[in-house]
Amino acid sequence: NDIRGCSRGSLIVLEGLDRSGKTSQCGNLLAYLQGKGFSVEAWQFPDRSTSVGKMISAYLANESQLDDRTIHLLFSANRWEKRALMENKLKSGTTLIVDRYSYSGVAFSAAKGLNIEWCKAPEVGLIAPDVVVYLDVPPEKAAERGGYGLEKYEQLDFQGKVAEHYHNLLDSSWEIVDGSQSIESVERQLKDLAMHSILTCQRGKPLTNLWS
Ligand code: 2DT
Repeated sequence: NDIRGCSRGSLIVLEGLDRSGKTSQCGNLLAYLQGKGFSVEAWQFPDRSTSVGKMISAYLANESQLDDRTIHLLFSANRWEKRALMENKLKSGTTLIVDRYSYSGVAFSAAKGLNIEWCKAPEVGLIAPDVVVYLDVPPEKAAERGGYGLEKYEQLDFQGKVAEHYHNLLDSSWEIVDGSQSIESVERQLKDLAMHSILTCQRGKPLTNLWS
């Protein structure tokens, strides 16, 4: 009875500030789970490959100006356009490791001053993650890590506001990992959390929708 062959995959989301180590940890986790023989893919939002994603990418590169609510809804649309594929993958047994999701959507827009409930509304009905791992790194510490790039939002004062909003979104389903620890230690905790979530899904945990 191969536990890897049956039932659905797990939706594992990593969240955190810029330079929190999310992206490299997603890559490490992908390699680890693939090595164990699981069907697994790494996704990220924004998905810049779609036409909506290209509009988002131009905005982030300061090549276009968009009203705060307009860009918020584009980020959300970028998740909606992937929802059906996401559901198919999960139901066919593939685990998805996702670098940023609706929580980035709310935290970044709320940090600009938009109403939190308004920010959450377009996310309702997207697939709820099985586990959200928050890589917790203080903004000052993240900023020291080789500095920010040139994209919008990559400034210390703004990242501080984003961090506050992430903390307001935290609930009991989140796993907070101290991202200031060694890379190896963070990696070990992520592997344990991912394995636990995958096994829970294999045992029949139902898929649910946001916002729950
Ligand atoms: P990356 O640097 O991870 O590509 O993110 N963002 C992201 C939002 O404002 N709303 C969202 O819904 C998402 C997914 C976070 C690009 C930037 O876009 C922000 C950083």
